[in-house]
Amino acid sequence: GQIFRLEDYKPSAYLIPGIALDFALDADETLVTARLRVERAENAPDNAPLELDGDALTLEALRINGADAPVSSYEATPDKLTIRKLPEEREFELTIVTRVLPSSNTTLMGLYVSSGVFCTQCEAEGFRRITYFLDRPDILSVYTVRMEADRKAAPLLLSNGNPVESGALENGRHFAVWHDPFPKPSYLFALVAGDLGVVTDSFTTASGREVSLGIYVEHGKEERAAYAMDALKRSMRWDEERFGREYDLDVFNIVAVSDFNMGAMENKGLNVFNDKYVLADAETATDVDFANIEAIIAHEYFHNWTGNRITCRDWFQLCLKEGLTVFRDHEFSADERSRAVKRIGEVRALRAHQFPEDQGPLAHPVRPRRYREINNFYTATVYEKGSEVVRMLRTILGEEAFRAGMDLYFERHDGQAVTIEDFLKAFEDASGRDLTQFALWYHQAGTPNVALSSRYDAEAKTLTVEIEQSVPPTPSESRKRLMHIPLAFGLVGPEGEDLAYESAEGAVVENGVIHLRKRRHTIVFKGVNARPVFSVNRGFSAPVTLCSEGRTADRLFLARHDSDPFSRWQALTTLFTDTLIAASKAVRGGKEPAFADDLVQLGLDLAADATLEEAFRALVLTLPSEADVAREIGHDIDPDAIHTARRALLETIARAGRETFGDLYEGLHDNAPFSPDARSAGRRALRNTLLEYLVLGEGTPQAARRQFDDADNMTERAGALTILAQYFHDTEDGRAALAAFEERYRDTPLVLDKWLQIQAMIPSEGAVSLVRSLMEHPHFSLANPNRVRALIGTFSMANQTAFHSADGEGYRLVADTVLALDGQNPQVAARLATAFRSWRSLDKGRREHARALLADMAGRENLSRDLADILERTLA
Ligand code: B3K
Ligand code: ZN
Repeated sequence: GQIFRLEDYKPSAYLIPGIALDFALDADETLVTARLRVERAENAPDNAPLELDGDALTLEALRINGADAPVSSYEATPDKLTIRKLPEEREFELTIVTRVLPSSNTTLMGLYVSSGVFCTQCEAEGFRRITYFLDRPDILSVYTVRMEADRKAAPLLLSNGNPVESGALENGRHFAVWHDPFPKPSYLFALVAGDLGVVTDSFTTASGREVSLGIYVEHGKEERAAYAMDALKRSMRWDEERFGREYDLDVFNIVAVSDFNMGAMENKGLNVFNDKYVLADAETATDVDFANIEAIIAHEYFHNWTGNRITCRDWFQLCLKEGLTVFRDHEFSADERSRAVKRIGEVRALRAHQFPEDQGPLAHPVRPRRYREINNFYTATVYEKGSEVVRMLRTILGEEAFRAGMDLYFERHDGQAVTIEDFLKAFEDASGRDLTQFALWYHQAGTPNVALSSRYDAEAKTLTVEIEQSVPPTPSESRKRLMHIPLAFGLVGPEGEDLAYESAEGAVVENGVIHLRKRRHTIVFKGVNARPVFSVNRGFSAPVTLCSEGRTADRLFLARHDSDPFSRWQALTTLFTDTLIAASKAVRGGKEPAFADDLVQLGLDLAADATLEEAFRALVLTLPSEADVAREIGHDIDPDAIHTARRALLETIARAGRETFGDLYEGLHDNAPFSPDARSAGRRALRNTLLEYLVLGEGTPQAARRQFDDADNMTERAGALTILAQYFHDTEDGRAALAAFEERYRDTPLVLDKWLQIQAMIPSEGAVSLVRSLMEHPHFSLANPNRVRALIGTFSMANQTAFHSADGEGYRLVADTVLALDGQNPQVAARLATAFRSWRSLDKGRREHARALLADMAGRENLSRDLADILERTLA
């Protein structure tokens, strides 16, 4: 396949300042008439051919300036339209008629039908499945869209921008016209046509402009859209207050569809959402669902400025909009909820998803330099690490200069398609700083490691800290340059207070941040009056791995006393991880794992500490996952040993905390009506966490069964069911609860996904055959990405012992599914295949099974470009 390279970027020889699209909507066969105003670019040669992108298209007609184009003047294939004879004038009009097949479109890219509703997904390269076009993000056009459809089947006709006109036609058909005055790239085009219910509201912007808001969902589900609407209005206000960004059209619409490849899409004025990220109420959604909805509604809305008004020059710049917008949605959630808890969640997710990517065969820079299939680069690195890079920028510049840089970026580039260099230049110009070394965060793949040691000299009152950075090699980047790593820190005194120091020498230290720029720094803090514990990378100021001398006493101390809550959690997590690594080793050596009393006691004390937020206390009791421990071990991994070790620690804590946990659990019960707010969610999170320990401590399912039966919300019901399924799936209680849940939610697909998910995580011998049998359940379908992710995605990510089962059957299950899916939905198939990315770090037997299956898949004929790319890089 063709490889696209950043250095090959060339501006287009033609521009398309305006396009009028006309859709004669019909599920089986839709005719699309596109009228393009084409302009030859300033420096383009007169005779440059016009090459338009297509994908699976049939050309019905081609007219140039209104006249049929002679057959000899062009060449049309399903994926390309090349026009060689063009008018002499710089400007001309092209009319292209294509035929597309919405109801047989299983890729969910371009125009397709989801539960009877026409909808589109164009990012990254789906517009070329609708009409031939310069389908690249630096071609900005003003769109006018006319749709006609059967009035009964599709009373609702939506597109980008503002509504202009609508009316009745013959034969029970009708039409609507929409116009979007903001020039936009084709990936932001969208239309929706169907029969849907709606929730409406309105928002008055800071400058007093009135915006009509609409959230469209399946009939009967309107009430479940209330929370999304509330989140939308809060997002709109927040962007005004925090970034000075106002909304710019008369309407803003969101449509929820049930078949969607990812979370949601930021089409201008018409966001299309996976209904999982719109629909929520106490009966059907967990607190995690509510939080995700809030974050994703915000994320897509924030794209209106970071992505839509200012977009990417090319797809290598994807992080320009994604990393920045993730940073913005993280800040929004931090402001709306608990900042500390939010940050811990972000770091856990980064480590779970981005670190393995960065440390394996699929590693790539935040701004990649090459790709074969751009859809494979919507990754944790581009999104999550991309956000961390923006966060570091703010840490380095400070809040004020950061905001000045953002303001300058908006002012300078509004209406343009730009690059990471343009973005960084705005911050350099606004702050007067040189960001050359910092820019390596965008260009260089791999997770940097920071090694650290410190010693206190009581007589001289100095703390000497030695820091060294290194970046491990990644595919096609064997030699790395030194990075600019901002490390927030504190010198924690005996009472937990941050100690003052008179001076610091050996590196730039400002406002509680060490700026690491060389390989090695020896920093001497002078005038330190007591022996401090050095607390470093507070708030996870840099996305690095840290290797510091393992003083357990210091970690126990920081977990109790650090003024930064993130660092407290980190200290505890490091202790848990280290003890689980040691215990796994013991198990593998045929020994009993043992755990230190003071660590267990620390966990109990923090969990019971009423001065801490409940959500934080829930995180304290959430042990590192099996995958977390595996990642830290890094090679020759035996998931069974890790599972046994972790289970032993859970039981040790459960026994030690039996009474405390019982009292805490009862005390958290509250009779108030359900509210999804962060505080209430935190209480429920803690209750669910405690419940698992209670059940383990008692060795009976009673407490979980009681919570399952009494629950008046999904968080408690699903929490109890998860525990019953994990530990009692082969008992009457486990079976009865699973059956009751299935019965209750028979007609609520999004909730039945949870039922699939919970069963996919059961770490039993029979896990593989259970999942295979669930694939036969009437609710399951390979055609729906939510179903596939709930069952197979969860199995591959959250059931370590079964996915990595020693006989290779877990790998085979996932490989079979990937192959079965590839023919209909390559994007989802390729995503699922990334489950194999860490195969080289497993033990020898598992490695062999994985390699054989990967090689077998890679050798198949007719693989999609998406899947072939992932398999090839994973095996390289
Ligand atoms: N921009 C979309 C993602 C599109 C993915 C295309 N494969 C959603 C988002 O990040 O906001
Ligand atoms: Zn995004």
